Amino acid sequence: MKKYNVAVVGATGMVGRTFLKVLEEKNLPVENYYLFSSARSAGSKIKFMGKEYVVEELTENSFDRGIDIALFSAGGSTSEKFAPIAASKGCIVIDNSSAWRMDPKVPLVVPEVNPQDIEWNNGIIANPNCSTIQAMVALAPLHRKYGIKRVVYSTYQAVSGAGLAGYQDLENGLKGEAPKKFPYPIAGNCLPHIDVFCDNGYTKEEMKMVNETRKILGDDEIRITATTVRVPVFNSHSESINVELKKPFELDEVFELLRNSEGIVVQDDVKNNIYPMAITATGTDATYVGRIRRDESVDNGLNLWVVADNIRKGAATNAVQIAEKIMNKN
Ligand code: L14
Repeated sequence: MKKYNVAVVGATGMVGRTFLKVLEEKNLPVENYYLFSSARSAGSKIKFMGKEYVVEELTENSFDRGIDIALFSAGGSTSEKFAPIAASKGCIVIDNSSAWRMDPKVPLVVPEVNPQDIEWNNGIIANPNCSTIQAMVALAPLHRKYGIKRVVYSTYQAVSGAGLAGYQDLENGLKGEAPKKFPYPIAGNCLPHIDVFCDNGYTKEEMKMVNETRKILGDDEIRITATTVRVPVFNSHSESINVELKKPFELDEVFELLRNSEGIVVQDDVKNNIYPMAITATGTDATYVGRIRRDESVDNGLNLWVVADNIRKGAATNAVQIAEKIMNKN
C-alpha cells in the first residue's frame, strides 16, 4: 500500500489544530507529516503523533519535496497564492478557504454526498463552508429520494467559526470586555452578520450557502435563501432548514431515510426532550438531525433542525475524510 506525505498548512490556527487532532484519531497510511504556518507563527513547536514538530514558514519552495496531499486552512489569500503552487508540483490540495469553492475547475466535496467529484480534481479540491457541509449531509438523501424544490436556511452560528479571536470575543465579552473581532458584543446578543455584506444586501456567508448547495447537489434549479446569524455559542452551528420537496412524502419514511443515511444521527424524541444541541454535537463528527416535522403551510414542506461541530465536520473532519478517500483509492 502506498504511503503518503501529508502537509498541514495553517497548523497553528483553530482549524489547523483540529486537523492534527482528527489525523491523530485516524490510522492513515502516512509516511511523513509537514506542518506549515505564516512567518508569524513559524518556529512554534507542536506535539503531534507522539513527536515534537517545529512549524515551518510556508514558502514557494515548501512543496518541493514530494508532498502528496496538503490540508490548507490559512485564509483565502494564502490559498489563492499557494494552492496553485502546490498543485503544480503534483500535490493535491484540500482547501478549507472560500477562495476556490466556486471555481468550475475545482470540485466542492462533502464525502457522504458527492465523493465522485474528487475524481475530476486538477490538484485542488475545495472543502465547503461549515454551514453548507452540515446542511448537505442532511439534505442530500432527501434530494435523491424526493427532489428539492426550495430551501430556506436560518443559521445560529458559533463564535469558533471566526477563529480564536471570535472565541475570545465571547469569553471576554461574558466578563464585560469590549469586542475585538465582531463589530458589536456577542455575549448576550445575536448578530445577523457573518462575513462581509454584498451589494444585494445578503452577507457572503449567506451567498456561500446558496451557491455551494447548488454546486454540491449538482442542481442549479433549486431555489434557496439564507439568513446567517452569529449567536453567543462557543462551538457547533445549529440550523433551521425549511424544505419544499418535489414529491409527496410520509414523515415516518423521512425518519427512516435519515436514520439510514451516512453521517447522520437522528435525535428526535420530543416527548423526552431529545433534539440536537450545540453542546452535545461538539467534539464529534456526526451531523445531528431532529425536530423533523411537516411544514403545513406549503405542499410537501418539511422542517429540520440540524447541528454539527463546525470546526470538526464543518472543516477539519470533512477535509480529512476527503484525504482518506484519496488514500483509499490507491
Ligand atoms: O467561508 O466567520 O469557510 O464563522 C466560515 C466561517 C467564513 C467565515 C468560510 C465565520 C468561513 C465564517
